[in-house]
Amino acid sequence: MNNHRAAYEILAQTLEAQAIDVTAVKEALKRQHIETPSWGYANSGTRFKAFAWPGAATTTQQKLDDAAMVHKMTGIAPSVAVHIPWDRPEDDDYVGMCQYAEERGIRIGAVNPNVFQDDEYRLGSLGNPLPSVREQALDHILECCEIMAKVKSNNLSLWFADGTNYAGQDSLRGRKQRFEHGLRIVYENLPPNSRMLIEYKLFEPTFYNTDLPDWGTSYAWCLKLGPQAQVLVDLGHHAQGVNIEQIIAFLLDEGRLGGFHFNNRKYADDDLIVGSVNPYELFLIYNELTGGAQSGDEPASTTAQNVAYMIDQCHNVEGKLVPMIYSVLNCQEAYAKSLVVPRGELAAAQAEGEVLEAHRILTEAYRTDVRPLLSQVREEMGVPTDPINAYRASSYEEQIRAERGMAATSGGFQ
Ligand code: RM4
Ligand code: MN
Ligand code: MN
Repeated sequence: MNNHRAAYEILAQTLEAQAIDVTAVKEALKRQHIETPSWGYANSGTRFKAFAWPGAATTTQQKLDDAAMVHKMTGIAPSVAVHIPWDRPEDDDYVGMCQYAEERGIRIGAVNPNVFQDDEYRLGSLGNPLPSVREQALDHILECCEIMAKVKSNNLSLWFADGTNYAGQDSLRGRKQRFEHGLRIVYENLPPNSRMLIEYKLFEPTFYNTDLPDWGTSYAWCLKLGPQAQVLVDLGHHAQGVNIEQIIAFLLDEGRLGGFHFNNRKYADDDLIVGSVNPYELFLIYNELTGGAQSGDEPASTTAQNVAYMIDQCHNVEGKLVPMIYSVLNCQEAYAKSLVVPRGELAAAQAEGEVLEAHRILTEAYRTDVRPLLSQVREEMGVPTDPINAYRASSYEEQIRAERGMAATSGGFQ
């Protein structure tokens, strides 16, 4: 207990000497919110195999229990995204589901329609050549708009698996036009004061074309639809080497960055623990978000403050809650490092064209060991200073193993 204090005092002095307001940094960290995904608590995996994890959640109530536990350990994960129909309550009582979450100290966040799992969606959803399937997809998304009111959510998060596998399989322009028609109807049916977040993905599950392949396409749709439509960036949905922080900067400056799906990847949509492969990239992304929020420029500043920060992960071999806690903490650490960037000094070096001095200032912040600061923040928030160890020391994992047992999994080739 309190063994971070001496290191914290030294760090605070060092930061204050660089004119960084440590109290303001701590306040910002206390206000941070990272939404966890209900599906990250269930068994999931690759197309080859989904390995079962003892105690993995199978019901929505269990997923909400797990999300509440992650919030209890970290203090900064107060909401959980739901995926419909994966999280459809057996009795269809969405109001009850919302109350269940609230009783556990969390709330329901983004509502994610699922228009990729039913057999009918073999050739896509809103882009499907068959009008009846397009209508089915649209009905489901509109039902999700109604669910949003019941669970008090104001984010409709849209991801489409649509695309084709073979050149010539369908008309690319035709698919675009069908999408435009469907998205417009969704937009018109959004609940008041809500927004739709349009996620893009380079490829998978289709491999010749994806109907919403990149941020530019999402952005173009958002511009056509209106101000309630914003882009959602998932860190695993780009080509290798793409500069994601530049996408963030552009979308913030245009007021069209709406949501984030944090995860990490080495190759494609790997959905690994946030920051586990490339923590420097995560820092650079947070640096744009924090820089935008602190800039006072509009719409960048307000947009950055309204981004829905969410995790979108899929755990196959690493357990469920521990990797989720790690992801939340890694977002917290990257955010903290972005908060200790001396922005005035950096701007001055940039204005002078001091290439390596500007780079040095930024990377010094990245190299700062902010862990004592985070322990201090957690202590002040009344959450465990070491959430991972606190989780392991709790009996939660043993308890859910005993109560829930091992669920059968799906996945694989038969
Ligand atoms: C997709 C995408 C979506 C998520 C599904 C489960 O790759 O990232 O956001 O809802 O996976
Ligand atoms: Mn995603
Ligand atoms: Mn994904």
